Amino acid sequence: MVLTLYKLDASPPVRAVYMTLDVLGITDVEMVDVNLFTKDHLKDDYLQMNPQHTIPTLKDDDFVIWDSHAICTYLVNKYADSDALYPKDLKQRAIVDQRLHFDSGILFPALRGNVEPVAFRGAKSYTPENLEKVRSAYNFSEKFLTSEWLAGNEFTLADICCLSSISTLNIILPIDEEVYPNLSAWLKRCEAKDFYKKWNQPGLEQLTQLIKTKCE
Ligand SMILES: N[C@@H](CCC(=O)N[C@@H](CS)C(=O)NCC(=O)O)C(=O)O
Repeated sequence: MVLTLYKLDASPPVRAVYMTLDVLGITDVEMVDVNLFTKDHLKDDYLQMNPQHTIPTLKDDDFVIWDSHAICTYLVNKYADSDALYPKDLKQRAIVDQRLHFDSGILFPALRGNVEPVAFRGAKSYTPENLEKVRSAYNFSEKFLTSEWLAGNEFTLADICCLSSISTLNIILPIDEEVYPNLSAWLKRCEAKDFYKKWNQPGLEQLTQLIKTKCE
């Protein structure tokens, strides 16, 4: 196996792939930094590989795939010893898929809508409209969490992919445990995991610092 991951530690979807690799016990990965600030992702070589110019992008020998959700499900389908993270049972998988699409369609856009103006376009604060999208995303997440984990009683890719976004939204709008008790307890459960400390925390801290500097 020759895996190459095009990445930037601060990127939430990249961190979802890091955590998936760690939970799967895959360590043999060549890591290539793609600096969005110096526009590495818009250079010809990168565009030829991924015309959508996003990170993360994964190369597995000569196969290239991007979008963290597609990457994580591919990794589990190809390399996992069991289907626990991405169950083969149709209905269980459908629930995990729904959460993954929720991340793509609701959580990550809420995040990007707040972070991008500050990180790349000189904004010094978040707008009330954009913060409202975060509250709405928290409201949905709170309602999904009727069990220990986001897709039921088992820890799955739904938790990993939503975790990278929600832990980052939490620095934009701290999750109030009185308003969102399920969400706040879930986040604490995730934060206690080794894979979180090793693979989500450092990039999250980098992004927190970047946002703090940009907002000064
Ligand atoms: N849905 C995608 C989102 C990827 C994404 O938008 N990544 C950002 C960095 S966090 C990026 O590559 N931005 C540069 C660009 O879109 O040109 C995923 O889950 O991988």
